[in-house]
Amino acid sequence: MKKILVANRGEIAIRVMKTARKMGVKTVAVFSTADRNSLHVKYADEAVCIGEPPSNQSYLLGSKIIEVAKSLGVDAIHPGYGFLSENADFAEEVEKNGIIFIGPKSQSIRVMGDKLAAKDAVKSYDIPMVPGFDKAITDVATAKEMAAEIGFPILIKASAGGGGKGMRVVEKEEDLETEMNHAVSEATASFGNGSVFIEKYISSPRHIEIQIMADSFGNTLYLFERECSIQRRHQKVVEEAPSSVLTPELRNIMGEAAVNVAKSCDYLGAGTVEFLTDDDNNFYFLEMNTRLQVEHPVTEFITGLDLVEMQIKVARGEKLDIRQEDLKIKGHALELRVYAEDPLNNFAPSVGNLEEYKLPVGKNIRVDNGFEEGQDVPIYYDPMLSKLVTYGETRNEAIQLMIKAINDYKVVGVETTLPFGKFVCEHEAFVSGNFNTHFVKNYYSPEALEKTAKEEAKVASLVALKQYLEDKKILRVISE
Ligand code: MV4
Repeated sequence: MKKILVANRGEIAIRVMKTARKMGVKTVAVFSTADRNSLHVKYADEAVCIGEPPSNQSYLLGSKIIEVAKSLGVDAIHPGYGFLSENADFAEEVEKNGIIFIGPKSQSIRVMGDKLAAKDAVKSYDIPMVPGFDKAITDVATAKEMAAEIGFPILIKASAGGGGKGMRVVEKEEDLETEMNHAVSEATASFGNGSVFIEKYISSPRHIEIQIMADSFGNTLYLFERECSIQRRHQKVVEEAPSSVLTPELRNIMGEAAVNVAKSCDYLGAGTVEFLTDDDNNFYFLEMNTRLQVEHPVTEFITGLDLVEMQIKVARGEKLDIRQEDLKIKGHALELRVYAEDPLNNFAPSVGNLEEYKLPVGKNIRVDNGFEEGQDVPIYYDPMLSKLVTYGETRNEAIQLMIKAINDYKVVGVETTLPFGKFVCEHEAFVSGNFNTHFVKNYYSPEALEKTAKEEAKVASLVALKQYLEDKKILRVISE
């Protein structure tokens, strides 16, 4: 494998190219006209413009990207996350053109992309699943029968959905008809498939996911968990590894369950198995994400592994060179997604020019970044600027370093989620580890953010005053 095309943009394109370069593999970037001056274009050995700014005229043009790959003698395509990364048809077309898709086989993507097919695939492996009916329905009468059997509250999910899209909680029987109709029409509009299924609603879960890695010789490893409960509207904001609630026993059981999920679809490469956990330490399989995830750096910190390097190696047919027994968690890592969004204005995208953009540096601080000072943040794509990742021997060390690193960022020109990240890191519920997927809804408001900011300003001015008075005392002593 001499040359890799990265079918993505921003921080993840650069992240992948860094490892390719480290391994002596040449890199090709693709870009839209909105990204012609972007870092990922500058970073690559070669770069090709593939179209206009809207994703469906550039980064989603699978055939065009394959054409570029063929014309430049590319051996493999890395899709990053988002865009074409979980598009089974794209993976298949790449395979058919004799190019290596750095990811699972198209069939694994297809199975896991359909939530009911995924449940069906894992059935013979004794994986715990949320009580419910694994059957596609569209009619209200059947929904009523099922809900009566499961008991309210229930959750309606789109079979073709995922990542929380098209989900509806129903608290009581009277609301079922309306919610069913909504869910079906929403699923039809979003996925062209109105099929939904019904599960018991787990009301205050944690979202814990297991990273797995598989080679083509039947070896599958679990690289432990990431806790991703701090999210708003299914957008993760803070992630960490390991989780502060898993016991070593539960970690092994969930790890082995995740490996079995991977085996059930003949998985290859990096993947993530999502689970919900409840207060009684029950865990339930939700879905499998068949890509490298945004939050993979926290796993890299605690395992010392380079996940992209492993992806590339297994994609070119190498055996995994470590065994499960060799893997150990060391320390604790946190990730904050730094978005160009305004936490004081309902997280509205805050695009504009990065008039000032300075990143924190230091030991145990990693910033996976896609932007530079002076650049415009385009309106066309996900507004994530960078990922701030910190590491410590303990969770508390990682949290303190996160707060320090947030303070060391200098961003002028757009609003960011940095103050929100600080709010989370200073919140008692986060610090104690006692939180669930409702953290943001339960504790966050613009007022709460402004309050902590004001208190901090007050403390800062008191510290300054104290120093001033002490300095004066010294001066007085000297002058006396
Ligand atoms: C659930 C659930 C509770 N009960 N399923 C969210 C993303 C997708 N992977 C599945 N998700 C969930 N599925 C059952 N049966 C809770 C979530 C969930 C969630 C739901 C509402 C609001 C925020 C959430 C955050 C994480 C997970």
